[in-house]
Amino acid sequence: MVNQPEATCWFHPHPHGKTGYQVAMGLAGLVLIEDENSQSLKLPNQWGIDDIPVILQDKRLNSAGQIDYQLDVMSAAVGWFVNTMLTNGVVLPRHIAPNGCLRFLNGCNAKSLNLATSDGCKMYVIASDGGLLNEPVAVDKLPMISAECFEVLIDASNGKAFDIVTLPVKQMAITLAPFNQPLALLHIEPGLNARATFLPDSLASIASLPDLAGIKQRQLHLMMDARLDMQGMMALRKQYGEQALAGMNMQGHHNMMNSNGDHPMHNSHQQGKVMNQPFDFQHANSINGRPFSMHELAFNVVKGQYERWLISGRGDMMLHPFHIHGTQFRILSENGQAVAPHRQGWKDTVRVDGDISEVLVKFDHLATQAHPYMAHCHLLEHEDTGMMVSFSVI
Ligand SMILES: [Cu+2]
Repeated sequence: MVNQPEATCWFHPHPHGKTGYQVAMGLAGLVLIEDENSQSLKLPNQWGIDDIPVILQDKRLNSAGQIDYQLDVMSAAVGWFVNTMLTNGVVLPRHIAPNGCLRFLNGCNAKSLNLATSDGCKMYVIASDGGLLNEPVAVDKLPMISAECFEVLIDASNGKAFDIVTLPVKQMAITLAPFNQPLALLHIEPGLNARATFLPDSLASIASLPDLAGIKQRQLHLMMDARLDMQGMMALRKQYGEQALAGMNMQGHHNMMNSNGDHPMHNSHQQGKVMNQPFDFQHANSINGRPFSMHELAFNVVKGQYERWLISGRGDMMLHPFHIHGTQFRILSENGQAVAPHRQGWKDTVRVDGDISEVLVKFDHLATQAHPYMAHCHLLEHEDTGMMVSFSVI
């Protein structure tokens, strides 16, 4: 039974250690949930005509035209990054639409996007991961970390064709071509039937945040294995040059790793020695120092009680799109900053990028020890290498 409000959701398999591979090979899709409220709003609802799925994924193809996926030192550190963007499985498709709702999914294994329109016309975000916002929010740019969904209305009533593009982002390895300049993802031709976008004044009524005093806090520190992190960045620089590091300084990175006490390497002799040892990939990255265990829960949560989760990415320079199963949460702060209005609704993924993000969670369904929920970095190569916890709801 589906028990949640209107939302654009996505699904993919979750076999530990193979999630990145299976998503890369194409096992992912959308689930659309409607409710009485969404049906009464007169939003565009003709599937494929003015209600359009836009699944954005990046792929690397080998010389035989097959998807070329590797979980190695480099991808385990910075994620599987590639040079071809597909929109609904096609390079730069063309869509003729009178106007409509675009249901964007960033289905990339690792890559973050920054969507914009080529002609600068505004986008109106109407829903985030977990459903409709209180009201449409106008944006010029729409950053999307991996696993995020946004529903967007675009005013194309002038009838002119335009592209949805992704602008350059500051993320390790994602600064390389073709992502070093605006890249067109979807060409839209409003055509002769262009009409003004209908924007409802209000969409949903999301309750204001409760009083946060006294709410239980839980800390989750997302941690890269120091050796993997450094070796992955060195491999990246060797293969692609300095520009792949997105302006980040490896020496500073190394010092930071040593100074915060999280990472064990303290001298170059030790570093040189361990650098050559093979990795146990499934247990390299961790949360609170513990790589994911199939057999041990990290904690229990009490059903129906609010918790404030402090999710830290301090100690490395990687972007971690953090995802929690079994709930939709509210972002209290993201990477130490207040969040934009279109990120204040129901979310299941939050940006963690070198600092602390706080979310307010509540779980309304039981999860047993045998069938626990998971919370993990949704950069799939971090998840597959251990940056995940399981927990029960009791
Ligand atoms: Cu991560």
